[in-house]
Amino acid sequence: MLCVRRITLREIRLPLKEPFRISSGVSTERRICLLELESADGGGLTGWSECVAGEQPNYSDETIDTAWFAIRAWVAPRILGRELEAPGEVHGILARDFRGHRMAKAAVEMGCWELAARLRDCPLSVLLGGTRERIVTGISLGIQDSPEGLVRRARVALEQGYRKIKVKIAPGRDVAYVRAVRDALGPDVQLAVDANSAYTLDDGDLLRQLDAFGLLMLEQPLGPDDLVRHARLQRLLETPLCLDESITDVERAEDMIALGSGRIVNIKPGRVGGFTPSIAIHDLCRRHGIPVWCGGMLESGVGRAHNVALASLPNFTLPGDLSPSARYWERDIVSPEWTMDHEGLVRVPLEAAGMGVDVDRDRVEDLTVRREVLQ
Ligand code: OSB
Ligand code: MG
Repeated sequence: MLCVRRITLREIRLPLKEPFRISSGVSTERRICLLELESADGGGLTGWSECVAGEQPNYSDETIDTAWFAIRAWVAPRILGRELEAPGEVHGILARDFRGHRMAKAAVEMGCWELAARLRDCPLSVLLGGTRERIVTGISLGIQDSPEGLVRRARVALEQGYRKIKVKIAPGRDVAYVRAVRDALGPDVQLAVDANSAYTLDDGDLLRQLDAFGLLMLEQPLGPDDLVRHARLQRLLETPLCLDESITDVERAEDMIALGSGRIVNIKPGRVGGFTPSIAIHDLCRRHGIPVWCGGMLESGVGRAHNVALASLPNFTLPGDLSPSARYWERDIVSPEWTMDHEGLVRVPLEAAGMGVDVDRDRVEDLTVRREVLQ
């Protein structure tokens, strides 16, 4: 049994240690929407989650402001006070006659899973069906001003233990940058690139040059809705395509497989509407021999906890974008902070119930610029 009696929305501001640039925009400070969900059973337990929507609609059409509005107006009212058998019901309740707003829905859905795990005194990863105790981790490097600058970052990341180096690319900052990194790191390092939809099919010849670098994958070269065009591009390339923005639900993953639009899926639970659709995509891909990995959205320690729990499922066989707290923040909002060892492994917390880290409430209060209580 699960019943949420109150949801507190908070917006905190967390400055990134350094700006993070992708093809469609740059983040210097994160405006993060945190949710605290309170159980109606009187035990005083609360679950936490994070909405991954950005400040600008450059990655997806949602933003923190649209998500805040959607949670207040349509998502929370469907869940508050409702008696649920299990958190797996939430996704269906939020899907019926309610299009889009997946990041808003995911924030509430994932908070319900976290709360359910605490109520059952069970680690979130176990409740989700996770089987791994450690997650192999890669780093996503933002666009740099020069190939030399990018090579420097990549070398440091390898020394820190990262097991996959993902490089953001954009027109004009692609082949030369990737060549420089491959030449510097040697042929054995797992190297991937992510275009965040910066190209079109007219760039086929250019993208074909990337085949020379033995990349693990080329992530999301074309637009989010371009499943057919991605299939055409995949036929031109040896490098496996991985879809991120395009995979918004399990049906889109089915389409990718049916059309041959890609060979790998990046699962971000916030992008697909929560854990239930994430698990469905994971299971579908597993049946089809498609490897998946867990992407990141520059989350605080709360969203990171949710990603780590999901990445413990068995078909997450490629390194996730799950960098430790210190990569992003002077100080995170959870304790313990997220760390990675020198083999590039992040431990899945299995000792505590729920997401396995504690939210530093005093710090969250200090950082809060907006709050709203829904009940
Ligand atoms: O495409 O994976 C992406 C960050 C913001 C928006 C989109 C993406 C990213 C990242 C960051 O790659 C990965 C991380 O959280 O470290
Ligand atoms: Mg991506």
